Amino acid sequence: MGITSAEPLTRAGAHYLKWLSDGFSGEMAYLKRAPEIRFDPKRRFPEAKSVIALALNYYQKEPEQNDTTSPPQLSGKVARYAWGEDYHHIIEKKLERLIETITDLGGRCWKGYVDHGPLLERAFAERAGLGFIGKNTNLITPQFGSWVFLAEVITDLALINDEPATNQCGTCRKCIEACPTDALTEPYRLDARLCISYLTIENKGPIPEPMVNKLEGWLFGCDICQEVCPFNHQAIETDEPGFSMHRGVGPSLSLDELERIPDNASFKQQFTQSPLLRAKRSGLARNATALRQSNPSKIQERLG
Ligand code: B12
Ligand code: SF4
Ligand code: SF4
Repeated sequence: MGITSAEPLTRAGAHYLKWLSDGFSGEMAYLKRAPEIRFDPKRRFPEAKSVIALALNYYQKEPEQNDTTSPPQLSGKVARYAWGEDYHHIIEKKLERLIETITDLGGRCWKGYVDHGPLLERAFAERAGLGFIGKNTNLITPQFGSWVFLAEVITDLALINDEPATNQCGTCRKCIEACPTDALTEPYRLDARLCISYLTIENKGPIPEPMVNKLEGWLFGCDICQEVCPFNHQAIETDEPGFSMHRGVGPSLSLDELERIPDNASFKQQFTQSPLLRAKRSGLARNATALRQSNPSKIQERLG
């Protein structure tokens, strides 16, 4: 947890407006609606004084691959944040408890935010000292690397602010070099239209032809720029049971099984607790088709 004031973020705000005007947000229209409130929460809540920024570790190791008896199946990779139950539900419950406690202490809180709220979560977290924003644009904490979800509570309590975190990337460029689609067009700037995470989750249209061979086996989301980051190599396992891969889809999904789901109602029933619900059945089917079309040598590698 870290605390910062509810005053506007000037530098991150300017960067955000430029990012939008450069078209980097693609079809995510919601990001363009009243953009100023994302870096200036007092426009919405004039009495706000402090932003309580929170991070929750979701890291868990890849399972051991010791099952050699089952026949090889073509599967797609799932980003780590989506292996278990949907984090929105889990964190919203925790936020409610925190808000109750603050209210009992005499503070007023507005709704807690996790992901969906109109707030530049990473930039507020950085100013609240939770961690620094890396060249891959992720918020990197000292304890858990970037394998954390972010959330915030905005309150009218004038709390003591933490010191902002300072950047520690130095000369490293591993994330920029590893990104298969060159979505990190320069340090700290991501063109979402090129990002596998956007293409496989948020994007409503087809996956553009030149991107199909660059998916690197990802069916939902992408973790490459986090996996290569040196700050992520000593990550600690999460102690939140809901994030466990045993409570959700885990690290990969069989394309055959996915394509066998007969209709939207069955899909919804199967994925109701999972972040994969967001891509809908049609989005995951599109991704599965793209993976089948992608570079055959890569498919062979994964089957091997
Ligand atoms: C839209 C969105 C996306 C888009 C765009 C991502 C992006 N980098 O902009 C897409 C769909 C691609 C995406 C992907 C992912 N996302 Co997302 N996403 C969001 C969302 C809803 C808004 C982010 C946003 O406003 N982006 C616009 C850019 C411009 O802003 P920003 O990156 O947040 O912050 C910038 C400014 O602060 C600025 N800045 C500040 N100071 C300075 C200084 C300088 C010099 C410069 C140049 C810039 C600068 O730099 C930041 C980086 O560009 C947030 C939730 C939220 N409400 O904030 C989650 C969120 C950022 N996503 C999250 C996650 C987990 C992911 C994925 C890891 C999921 C996955 N595995 O597939 C990937 C990571 C890809 C990546 N490298 O960023 C987490 C990030 C946690 C963390 N540790 O950082 C968030 C915070 C959700 C949450 N509540 O936990 N996401
Ligand atoms: S999530 Fe994947 S595609 Fe997006 S910037 Fe990171 S490495 Fe590139
Ligand atoms: S890989 Fe290197 S440059 Fe990229 S975020 Fe991590 S430390 Fe920074």
